[in-house]
Amino acid sequence: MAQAKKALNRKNGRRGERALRGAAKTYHNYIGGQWVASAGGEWFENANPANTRDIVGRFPLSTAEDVDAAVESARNAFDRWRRTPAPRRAEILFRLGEILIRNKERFSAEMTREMGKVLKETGGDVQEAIDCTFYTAGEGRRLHGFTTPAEMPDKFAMCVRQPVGLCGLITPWNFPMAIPSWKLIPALVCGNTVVIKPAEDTPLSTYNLVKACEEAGIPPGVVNLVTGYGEPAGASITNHPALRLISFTGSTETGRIVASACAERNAICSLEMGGKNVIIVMDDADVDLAVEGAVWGAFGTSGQRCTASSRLVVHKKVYKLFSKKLIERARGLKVGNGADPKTEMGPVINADAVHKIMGYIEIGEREDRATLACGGNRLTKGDYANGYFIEPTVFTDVAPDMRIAQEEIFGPVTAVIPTDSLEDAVEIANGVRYGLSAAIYTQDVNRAFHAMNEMYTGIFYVNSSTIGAEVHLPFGGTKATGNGHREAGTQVLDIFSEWKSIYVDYSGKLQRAQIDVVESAD
Ligand code: UN1
Repeated sequence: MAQAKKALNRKNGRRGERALRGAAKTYHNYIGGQWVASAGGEWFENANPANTRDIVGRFPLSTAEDVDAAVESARNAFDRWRRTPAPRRAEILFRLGEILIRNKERFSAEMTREMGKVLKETGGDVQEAIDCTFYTAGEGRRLHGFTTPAEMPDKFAMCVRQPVGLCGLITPWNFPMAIPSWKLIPALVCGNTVVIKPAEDTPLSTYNLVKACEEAGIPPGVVNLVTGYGEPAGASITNHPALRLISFTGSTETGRIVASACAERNAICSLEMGGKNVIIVMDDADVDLAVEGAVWGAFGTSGQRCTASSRLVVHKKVYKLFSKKLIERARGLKVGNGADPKTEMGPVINADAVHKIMGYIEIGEREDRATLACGGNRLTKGDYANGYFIEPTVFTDVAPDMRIAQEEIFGPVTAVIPTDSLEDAVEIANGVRYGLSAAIYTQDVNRAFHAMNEMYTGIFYVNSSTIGAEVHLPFGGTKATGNGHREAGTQVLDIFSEWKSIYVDYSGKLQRAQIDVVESAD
């Protein structure tokens, strides 16, 4: 119960607003094809970050008992699902894609209500899930392995993919349908069964995805949904001995805990974590285009993307012009409820996020090696009174080693850093612990290729912002951003399947590899 209260207080900010809460819809876990309450019968509430009086729904506050039940049902469903031919599995996923398309508008509106980002962006989030579903379902008729010559005569060698088994998927709140789809769809096409736990701030969008899976005809037990908090629900998934694989997207700190727990029990672990992404703006850049890219990258999703452009390294020759235009644009952004089509930037996710982001703004202000050029305040008056709104914030003249230029803020805050050469810019750009996304604005193809080659990141853009990854290319990062895996593309199949090397000896005799060297066949 203490936990339920904490859940309530964290997102609602204030208490005593019972009127709307009474009307909140109740949602359930999905276990073994049944919609069920948590074993303990407790609930948490999901509030709208633009107006915390608006309660989106009540969701099960799940515990280890619920996770056990979900894993058990995934276990029971596994053999039948893995033996279902992959093209048949894919057919169901194509149906799922159609259902997502039909419901795109409602899913987007509900996502804006629970997560805050503007309708255009939640439309993009649902679209990314649709794209991922169709693209990955196509793998049902590929799932390519390979054949290769054997070193012995009359021997055949090949490599095939097999499902890993039961998978635990732990997903974040910033892309509440797209990121669950990045994990769920490839897991399913490869023949795995799953338990998925969405972030406590945005359970409805994953609920919508799972409900659509049911409607599409995915058999009971193949997909199981448990809602709740990292402790105990997320931890119970991470530590569950029957879950062969944990796929996690979230903070680098939590990712490290997940990785250690997986190491203890030899589980496969795929992590997608923080970023401190950079746009380099050279002196030959189209400055207006670079400013557009910076505004979109820094303030889209209120800066709450792991791909957000939180550093802008700008050549001194265009520095003044770029900064002036950027500040003008940031000041002019219309902040408000994402459900209003005129809004350009929505709220941040919850009270903890406000606290963290305002803390970083204070850190930036305290040091005299940066200037707070615009923003910096929480908005609390009028329509902002019941939400988590922060002004688009730009720091200029930032020293590259300052905390605001090194640490992930995950909010509408960006740091402009001057540079005088491409080499210096690349050094600054690479000089952080993360390695997700980077971009360069330049008209010079040599500079573009130089930066492309030198940036140690998983994603790179030329004359485009640090955000905007497409589903058929691998997504992920180097250093503290990940642990070497990639989601999306066909590369994600390497997470959700394991290779099996198969040798067929049809010579009728013992042939010893590496020992019986055959010069030529008889
Ligand atoms: C994230 O930042 O958490 O490239 C995911 C993008 C989106 C996905 C972002 N397609 O910004």
